[in-house]
Amino acid sequence: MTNALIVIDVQNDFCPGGALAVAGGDEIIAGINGLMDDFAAVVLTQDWHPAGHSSFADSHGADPFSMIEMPYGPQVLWPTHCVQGTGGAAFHSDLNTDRADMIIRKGFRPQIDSYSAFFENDHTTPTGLEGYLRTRGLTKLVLVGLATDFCVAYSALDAAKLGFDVTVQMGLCRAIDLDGSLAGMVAKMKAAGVVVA
Ligand code: VGL
Ligand code: ZN
Repeated sequence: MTNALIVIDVQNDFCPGGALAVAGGDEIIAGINGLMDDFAAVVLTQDWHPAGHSSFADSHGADPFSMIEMPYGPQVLWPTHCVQGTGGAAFHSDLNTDRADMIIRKGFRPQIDSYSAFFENDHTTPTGLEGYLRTRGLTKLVLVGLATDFCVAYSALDAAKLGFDVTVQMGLCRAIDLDGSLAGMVAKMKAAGVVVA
């Protein structure tokens, strides 16, 4: 068995009632739990920002969902979310975390955001997940979680670029869909050879 289920950011702040709620974010959890036994490995990612993180609109006195230019490129400014140690950063209580072999945290460097589970938003700083998967011989990845058009899509694009066999199970993802970002990212994933199922 060489397949891994990568569960992206199923955290309270991305679920209804959370600081950066994704519509229907909690609807996918039972289905994700149900998939876990089909995989050799289950990896969870956790968005994990220090207070005052540079991706937060409040850190710049700006409006949430406005854009800023960072040294590594354009960055959406988000409502404050997934602050380390808070309830919002915790996994949704319905998610089966017992089955996880690995929990990878991202976005913990104050000056840089990290959508992808593999690289931060400069596209060069690694999270370590690639090494974990390769050293375990896990080559086939199925991605699910939140949000389709940000952390799921950026993770899928990086995984494909790294040579993994990548499927995004769209029925077990939900999107933020900012200015057509969902359609745009689906097109990018398909062009990169990601199976969008
Ligand atoms: C995410 C925006 C900011 C995500 C994380 O999990 O898709 N989106 N931080
Ligand atoms: Zn974040």
